[in-house]
Parts: sequence; structure tokens; C-alpha cells
Amino acid sequence: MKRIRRSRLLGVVAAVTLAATLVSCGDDDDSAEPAAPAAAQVAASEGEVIEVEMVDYEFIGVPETAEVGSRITVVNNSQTEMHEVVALRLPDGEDRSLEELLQLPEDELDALLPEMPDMVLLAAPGGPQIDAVGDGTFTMPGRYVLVCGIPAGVDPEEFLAAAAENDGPPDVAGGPPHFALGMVAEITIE
Ligand SMILES: [Cu+2]
Repeated sequence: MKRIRRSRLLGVVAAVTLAATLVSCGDDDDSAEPAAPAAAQVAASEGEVIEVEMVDYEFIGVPETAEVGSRITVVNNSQTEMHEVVALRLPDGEDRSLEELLQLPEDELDALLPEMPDMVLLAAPGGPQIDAVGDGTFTMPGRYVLVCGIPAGVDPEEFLAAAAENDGPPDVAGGPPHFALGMVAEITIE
């Protein structure tokens, strides 16, 4: 079936997850609050707010298409697992299906994906949204892959603590990344 190791996906996700954790630990109460009312107004006039529910191991509520200016918000309804939405824009003209893309050899998939994701939003179970990259707003048209790269079975608190203490990716034991268990989706921004 699907191969689990995806070096670019894992590398991007690990780096960004660490950044997110550092941001959230640095000022976890203030970072998202001041921008929220303005962002909501922008979304109302230029796009919609897309509430994505994150469960084990699936994104719920991702529409096929949305307008530029639409903004994703995340809710983690898992009982135990940390989750995230990492959005990676595919090259213009890429029209293979998501399933086909995920079955490509690792180096071919790597070559298609950007160095850094366009957005990364995380949340612990029942916890607040952590904006690691961007604020969830899609500013460019295109086709985006959404993935969660958190390893399965990792305790959220342990994960956050390990990430805050390390210079590299969090040193926590875990199972396969959630995207390998089905936590992957796509959206086209028009
Ligand atoms: Cu996840």
C-alpha cells in the first residue's frame, strides 16, 4: 500500500512543528488574539472561514474549492492526539490525483513540494489553535495538499515539552505520521 516515509513531508513538518511550539511557548496567550477580529472581517468580505475538524486520523470539513482570502481555522476533537494542518501548494498545472501523488517515489514527491509550507496550524486535544506559519488565510490561488505530520501515539504535552527543549525536531517516540494513516486532504483555491 502507501509508503510511509516521505522525507520532504516529514522534514517540513518536523521543522515547522518545532517553530510552532517555540512560538506558542514564547507567548501562548497573546499571539493570535489581537489579529482575530480583523481576520474575521477580512474573511467575511473576501472569503469564507473554513472550520476544519481534526480527528484520529482525518480532516473533516475541507471543501473542494474556496476563494482566495478564505481562512482555515482548526478544532482538535481528538481525545488523545495532537494534530495540525500543514498546507503545501502544488505546482501550477499539477493535475494528478492526491492518491497518485502520494504513491510517487519519494524523490519525485519531494521535487513537487515547496521548501516551506504556506500555512501550519496546530492544536492539542481541545486546545487553542496555534498559528505556526501564517494565520490560516490562503493568499494565492492554486491547489494545496493538507497533511498532518504528527507521529501517532505521541502524548501532546510530552511532544510540546520536548520540542521546546530541543534545537532540532522533538525527540519523542511515535508511530507513523498521521498523514500515512489517512490524515491528508486537498483544496483548490480559486
Ligand atoms: Cu494528526
